[in-house]
Amino acid sequence: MEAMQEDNFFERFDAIIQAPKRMVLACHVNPDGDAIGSVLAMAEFLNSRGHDVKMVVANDFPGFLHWMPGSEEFLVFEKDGDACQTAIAEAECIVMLDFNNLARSGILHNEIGKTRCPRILIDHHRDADLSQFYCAMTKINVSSASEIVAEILLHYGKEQFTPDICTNLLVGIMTDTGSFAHSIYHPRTFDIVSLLVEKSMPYTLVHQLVYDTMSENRLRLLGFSINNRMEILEDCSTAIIALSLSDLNKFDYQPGDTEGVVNFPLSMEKITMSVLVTERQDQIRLSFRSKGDFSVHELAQKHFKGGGHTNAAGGTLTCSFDEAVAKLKAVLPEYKDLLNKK
Ligand SMILES: [Mn+2]
Repeated sequence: MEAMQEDNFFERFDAIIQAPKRMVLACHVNPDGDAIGSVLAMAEFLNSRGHDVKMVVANDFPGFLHWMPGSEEFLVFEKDGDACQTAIAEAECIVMLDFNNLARSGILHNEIGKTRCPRILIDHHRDADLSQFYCAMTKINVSSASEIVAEILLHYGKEQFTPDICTNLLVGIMTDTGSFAHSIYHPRTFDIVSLLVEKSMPYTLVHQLVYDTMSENRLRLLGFSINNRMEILEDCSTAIIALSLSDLNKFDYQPGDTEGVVNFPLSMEKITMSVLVTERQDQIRLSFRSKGDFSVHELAQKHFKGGGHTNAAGGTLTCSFDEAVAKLKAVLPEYKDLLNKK
């Protein structure tokens, strides 16, 4: 199948959505607000056009996203493996949202990999291999996949924006920008947010539902992370928070509990990069955040089999927890000058 450029996206997207189809919408493993929000909004839009839409994800999403309208319809592979497999095998079109590399879909990787139906990509991460897709809308200078979905729906008119679509897209943009603190590349993002807020659930309620839902354990884990586990490497303007499995267990860790922890060290003036290292059952996960021009994407890609965006990226290592922290400290000097640039 011939690859395409974004300029004829709508020609091809229209051709696909013209006649009702069995569609599968997929997002990345460990889904966040943008992954869930962009999928839910696109699903509702496609449903309204008569398609049979199934939403699939490898593992469950954090509790603070479970209130999102329509989220109970997600097929979570961990829980509904058979239903996920059937949906993917029977799909006539697969839409990938908020990720561009099948490996990021976790356990869905194999299932989607077996299919031969056209794939559509809607994403804001770098380095997409467009040759795999029938059509793609990828932009790296936008806040979120949800912002791209909003632009696509706008192409079909403002009347596409139902209250639930608005709420779901608002959550996606709000969470991927840390409440509009970063990843804002143009004023257009606020035009879209303004459109969403017109019909979404009340803005302050959405914010509250997303951000004011911590368990006591989660807030105490945050306090512990900063007080007991944060190390400042002055000569590299870097903060590292390293949490072992036993640390996490002490606070009865639930998926999503470390979400946002990595952002706090950046609120120190002297810090350019913050890294959260967490030990999981089978691997070590690293989460990177930076301020300014320092690209954590490049660092994560070069040394930690990961990537993402200039100011936010992830990576993994399969080694011991101590080795992972040591490896991180060993690569920092390479970036010393860039990290200390003011
Ligand atoms: Mn995103």
